Amino acid sequence: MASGKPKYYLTTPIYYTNGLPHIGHTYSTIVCDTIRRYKRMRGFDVVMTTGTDEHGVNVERSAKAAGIPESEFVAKMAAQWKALWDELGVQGDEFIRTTDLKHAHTVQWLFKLCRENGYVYPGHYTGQYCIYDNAYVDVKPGENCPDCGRPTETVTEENFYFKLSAFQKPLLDFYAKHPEFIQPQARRNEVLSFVEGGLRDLSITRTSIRWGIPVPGEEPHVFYVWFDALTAYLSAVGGPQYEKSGYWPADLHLVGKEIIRFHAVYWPAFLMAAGLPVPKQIWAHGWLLMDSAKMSKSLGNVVRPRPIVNVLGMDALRYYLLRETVFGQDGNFSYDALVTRYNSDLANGIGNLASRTAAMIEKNCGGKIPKAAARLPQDDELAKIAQATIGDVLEEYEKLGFSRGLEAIWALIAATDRYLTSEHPWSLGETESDQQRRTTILWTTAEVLRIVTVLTHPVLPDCTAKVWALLGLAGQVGGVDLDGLRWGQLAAGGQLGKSQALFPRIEKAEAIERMEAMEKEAQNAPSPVAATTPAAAPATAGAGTAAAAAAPAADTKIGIEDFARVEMRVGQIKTAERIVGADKLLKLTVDIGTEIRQICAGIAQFYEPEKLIGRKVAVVVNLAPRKLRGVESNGMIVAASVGPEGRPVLAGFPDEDVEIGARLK
Ligand code: ME8
Repeated sequence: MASGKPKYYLTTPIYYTNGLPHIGHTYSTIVCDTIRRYKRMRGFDVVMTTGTDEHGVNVERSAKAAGIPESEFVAKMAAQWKALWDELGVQGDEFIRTTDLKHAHTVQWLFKLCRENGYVYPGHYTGQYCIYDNAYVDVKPGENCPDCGRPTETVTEENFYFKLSAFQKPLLDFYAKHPEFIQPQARRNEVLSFVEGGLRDLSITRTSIRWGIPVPGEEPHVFYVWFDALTAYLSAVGGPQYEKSGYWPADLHLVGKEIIRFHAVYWPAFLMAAGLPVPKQIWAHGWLLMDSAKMSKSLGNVVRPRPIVNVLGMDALRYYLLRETVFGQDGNFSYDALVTRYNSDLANGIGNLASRTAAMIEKNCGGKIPKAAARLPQDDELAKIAQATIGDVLEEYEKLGFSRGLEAIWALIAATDRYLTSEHPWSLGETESDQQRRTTILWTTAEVLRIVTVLTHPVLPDCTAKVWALLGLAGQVGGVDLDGLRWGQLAAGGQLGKSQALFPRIEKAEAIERMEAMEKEAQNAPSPVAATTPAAAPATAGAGTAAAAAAPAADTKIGIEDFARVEMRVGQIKTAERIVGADKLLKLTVDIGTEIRQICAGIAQFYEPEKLIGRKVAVVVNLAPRKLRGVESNGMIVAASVGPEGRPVLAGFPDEDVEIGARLK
């Protein structure tokens, strides 16, 4: 570990392992990696932590569905997350898994400190619990989760409480003393009014869950998700020995806005209760939206990073995410905007500047960086813009204003393009003064390119490493000291390196088609744990894919209690209609006895909607709702899958006119 440098510790959230990363997770992680690279270039000794949140009932259920032990399930998932971050150039220094032993020790130690200090007591709790969000929610029994809209469960259990109510005043005092603690301002206001409204004590253990870190001496209690997950930030940098590492308190926890409360209220309260230092800043960024809704696993409207990386490269995704979204605000994802940015900013912008500069120096100066011999006011003008850009960009980066920082760099690229057009070095002749003028223009352009390369490195690590080598510069671009970056440091005489393709222009429609096809393939692929557990094909389309993902391995027998968890009932189709833009789906309303449900079924190619009205069908009624082609589907119609093409044939009740709502057992 480098000595003498100030330490800087930043974190991404610790992601759940019951799914794989989409570009929402990728966004948080790439922003963090960009800050990490930036801080390092400003002379900090940086540690960045990312990792996986591997406990809880969701994992218990997913592992069971996959027919493998939880430990095997989470190990496979964590490996996938880690591999993806590697592909995206994310250099996480610490990958913490909440199943790591050192993490268990830290959680148990933190609990002990809180308990010894009188902030933990035993009690009972009954409430509506959303297993998808891993949180109790403030709704009545039978009501759905207000956040994700899925059914809640009534849970009563013995657990340990954390006296969060005792921290209302200490937290408010702390926020007042550290106005920079919660960013941005809008989120700070939200947290302040939440805390001002009063804090309820918090249940921090469970007896209903097996898959968790045990509370020593209090088994079967295990720690509940937030006490466990938040502590990972501390486990990653020494846990009980945090003082030795010197990285605690964290400088920055970067999170999505939906988990600000856990970070800005619970986490400092846990630490205060234990007598430990509180992190310096929590930054809550906005959401990536897809068709105006938050991109999320539960809504099924996700875009994965790999197809984008495969078609456009990792730098293109990094650039798009940081440029297109103003940090702190929500941003909309679209393939169209992504490819437009790629072509206009990367291929035509930095890529073109690098290749034309290198080509001109090759042609006119024998591949050696020329001298600036005959300076004119327009050269000084560009130098002034470049020097000012350095200051502007650093100021923006410091505030995490990456989109504005990049905007300033691209304004410099545009100014350089204009400069080249007006100075047109290619049309100068061979007289001595023309040659001097040309070498001055080429040096000036190469110097701009060097500065652009250094400034964009935190965002575009791959491309900038190539341009650095192309300019024949020593060392690594990531090792450049940003505070020492000035106009005029490019030495003449250096030999250019080999030219490498940076961002070849790409035809938009074709690129989008390729990415969408790969995305579709990824969505249809078996679950990542399926190597040992092939999932059965869905009985029908419609909501069937969720059931298929949860299907046990063909050679794994299930107990009757597993079957009993699937609640199937007789339903009667009330209405049926086609869905515009989804030629396989029908939108049905189905009476299941207790309510009328909207269900999408993948039978449109085989059943006429009008002929279905009044028909009695078997319905899986306790399947989590999901959106199919933007339409909510709350249940699944059961059908046999016939023939090699899997033609759906609806299950029916020909012998008797069965009662609507009767359960299938
Ligand atoms: O909440 N746009 O994990 P998680 C932007 N394990 N960012 C998004 C996003 C979107 N559409 N979707 C997800 C958890 N994210 C807990 C955290 S921390 C101690 C425990 C990002 O897998 C964003 O950073 O649900 C969000 O906070 C995080 O992923 C949630 O990841």
